[in-house]
Amino acid sequence: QNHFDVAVVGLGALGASTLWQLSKSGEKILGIDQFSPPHSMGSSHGETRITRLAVGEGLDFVPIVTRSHEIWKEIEGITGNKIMNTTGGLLFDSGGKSWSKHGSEGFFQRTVQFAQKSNIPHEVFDTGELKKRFSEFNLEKTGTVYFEPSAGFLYPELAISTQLQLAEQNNAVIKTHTKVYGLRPISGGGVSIETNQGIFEAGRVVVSAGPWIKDFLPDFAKTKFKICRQILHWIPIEANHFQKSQTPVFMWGFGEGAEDFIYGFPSLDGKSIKVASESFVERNHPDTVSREVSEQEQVDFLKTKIDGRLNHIEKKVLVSKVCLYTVTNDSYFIIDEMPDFPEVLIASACSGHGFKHSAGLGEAISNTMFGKELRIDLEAFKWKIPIE
Ligand code: PYC
Repeated sequence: QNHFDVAVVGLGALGASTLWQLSKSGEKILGIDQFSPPHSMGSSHGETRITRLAVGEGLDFVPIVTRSHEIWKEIEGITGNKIMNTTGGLLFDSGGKSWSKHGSEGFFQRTVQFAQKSNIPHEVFDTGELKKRFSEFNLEKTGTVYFEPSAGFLYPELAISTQLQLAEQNNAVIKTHTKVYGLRPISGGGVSIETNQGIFEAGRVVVSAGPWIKDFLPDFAKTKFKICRQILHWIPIEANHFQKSQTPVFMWGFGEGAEDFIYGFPSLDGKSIKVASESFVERNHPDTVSREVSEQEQVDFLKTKIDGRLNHIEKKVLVSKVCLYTVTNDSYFIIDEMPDFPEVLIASACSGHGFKHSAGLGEAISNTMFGKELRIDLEAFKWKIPIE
């Protein structure tokens, strides 16, 4: 009863999609989470996540997000739950030195290049054209705009709960409020999973534990990952602006630093929008990161990131939430065997841009578990040995 073919530890974006894909096999599948997903302790909450096809983080990601869009639509077809909203996506480059995302320069130029290379419909235009079409944004005269009509946003909590329900319908077992203390090889094969709810056994284990990933790694591999605290803000808007039917999701690089960046969404409630920046300051363990946001942090955000950039807003913050990134140096993911423990697959470090890829990655991880042919290539996400 406590023995499974495959177990998934951590049921956020990647864990939930992997669990559903695994459950289609008819094998005995177990999903474990220390909270009750979808929850707000990890990296997969906060109402919305951007999705875009020309992924400036690397050409390796384009087939993954493309496949993910197909799967989101498949899930919508099966369940009637609307997970993806195609609003279009705007990417602004303020001009001057080319801006970086995740610390890697030339993000805007790469996005345009990848769109051209992959035949992704897009437009590039100037600030004058932006003003005519989207009056919400106050881009500098020196700025350039990339517009991708097929971009938009996902509802992360709904995507997770829907995939978990689909997995349960396929007889996957889900254990919530179950903290994994450790994974040990069983002599003769398989993995013993020690938890606060007892011991489970599985032939193989996928660890998609997000910011808790380091708890499962040997010391020499821990340094590959940085845990970073992020703050999401909701700010009030004027009536009839930033509406879903008219305003795309947006990303804006305005300087050379990785944190000279904002991104945001059209309004879900007609009264406010979610806007955020990114932080790459390393934090300690996710259990000790503050989940409170101070008034000073809100004031600083408005002053240093928002002031002068957005029109038709009120300059105050209604509410803020904390979420966590697990980041690698090059913002690539790690999807590979645990060093010296091949029954365990590490699936982590979404580096702040993973949700949009999670559906395609879950399918690929599931196929890996069953030795099936992959539709997308995971080679780029292997550990670089020696592990840097
Ligand atoms: O993946 O598009 C993205 C994104 C924008 C800001 C954080 N992640």
